[in-house]
Amino acid sequence: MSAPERGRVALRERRAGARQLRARKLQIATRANDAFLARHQDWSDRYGDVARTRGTEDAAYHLEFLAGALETGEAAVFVDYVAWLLEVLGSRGIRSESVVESLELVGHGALLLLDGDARESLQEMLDAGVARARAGTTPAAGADQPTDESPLANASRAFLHALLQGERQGALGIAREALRVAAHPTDVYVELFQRSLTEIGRQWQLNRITVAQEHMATAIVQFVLAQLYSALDRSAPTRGSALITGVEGELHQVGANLVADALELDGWRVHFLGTNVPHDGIVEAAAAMKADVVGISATMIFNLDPVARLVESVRGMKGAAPHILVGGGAFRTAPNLWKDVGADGSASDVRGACAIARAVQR
Ligand code: B12
Repeated sequence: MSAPERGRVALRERRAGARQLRARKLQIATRANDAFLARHQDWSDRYGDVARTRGTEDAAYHLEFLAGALETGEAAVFVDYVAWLLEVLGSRGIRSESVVESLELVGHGALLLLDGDARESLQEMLDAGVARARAGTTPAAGADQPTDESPLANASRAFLHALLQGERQGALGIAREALRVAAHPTDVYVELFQRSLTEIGRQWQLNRITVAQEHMATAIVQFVLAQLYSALDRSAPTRGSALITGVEGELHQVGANLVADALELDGWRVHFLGTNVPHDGIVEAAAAMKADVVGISATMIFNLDPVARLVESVRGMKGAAPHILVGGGAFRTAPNLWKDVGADGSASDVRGACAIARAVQR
């Protein structure tokens, strides 16, 4: 068997293993959480019913991420999740010892389901994840703020402040001014929008802001983005047609929206479908617009399976062979993942997205 063939077989096995985990997710999660609560009566005393519902939800989450990591074949993906989990739970008063225990209980149930290579791979991921949990939380790093050399550094800080204060008009004014001085609009997309939302996410993770503040910040960014869109100079499309979408189950939309707007500015005729779109509809839309490029966005690692399925459906389109690009947070930890899902390329931000779209079209 050639190396690419071996790669495809391994991916098929990993995906089958991940599907098995997902199919039994609730059962394993409920058992693991019941076993945890049986050992720790104080949790039920302290949290009442919430200990059961939230605990089961969290255990189900471990499984979603384990399944996602299994699909990627990268233990680092699960280790990343555990590091994130330690911060989310640690900042809400839950100790790393409890995380270790909960991962072990979930892992035990998951391992019983698999055999062969998939089981071995899962064991490796669990060991790496549990070792990370035993190491505990590391002190939170400082905010990912721009260095003073960046021309948009001050605007970026002011924009984040406006988002946190809920100042819609203020944020719009800052973005308009940044657009005026920026070398290119994509600089505003990355330095203001992407950077500030990443920081907002981090602050939620560390329990420094509420879910409501996070939603408000996202709503403001979407409002500002729409306002800038109508103010941008767009010439007639010269490069071809691109369809940008998120997959079924994926709720993060801003990244895909930025990519859609940036491609349009770069001379593409773009249809932006939003996210959580039924895949049949995406394929129909791609055929109707005769898409040269289909760009698929996914943030959550547990949405890799829908990405791989969508890529297969697009590849199966009759009489058309659009180039397929993928991107979003799900592809960040494992750099070769885009190849595993069958795409033609990937990029980590809008600047890269424009470059790769031009390159595949050539
Ligand atoms: C806003 C937000 C939400 C909103 C989204 C609303 C909306 N309309 O988009 C809501 C509230 C729905 C949400 C839900 C959830 N979220 Co959320 N969310 C965020 C947040 C704060 C910002 C996302 C964002 O817009 N980022 C900015 C954009 C510009 O960046 P980007 O998506 O990476 O896009 C760039 C590139 O990736 C690339 N790109 C993107 N797509 C594509 C496509 C192609 C083809 C190419 C080439 C390139 C490309 O270019 C883009 C622009 O430069 C992030 C924080 C973060 N770090 O991003 C958390 C974050 C992603 N969310 C997180 C979580 C946990 C969740 C939930 C599970 C929460 C929950 N318990 O329900 C759910 C999951 C929902 C789901 N099934 O998808 C975690 C994920 C952690 C992890 N370990 O995976 C994060 C990182 C927050 C955190 N720090 O803890 N979320």
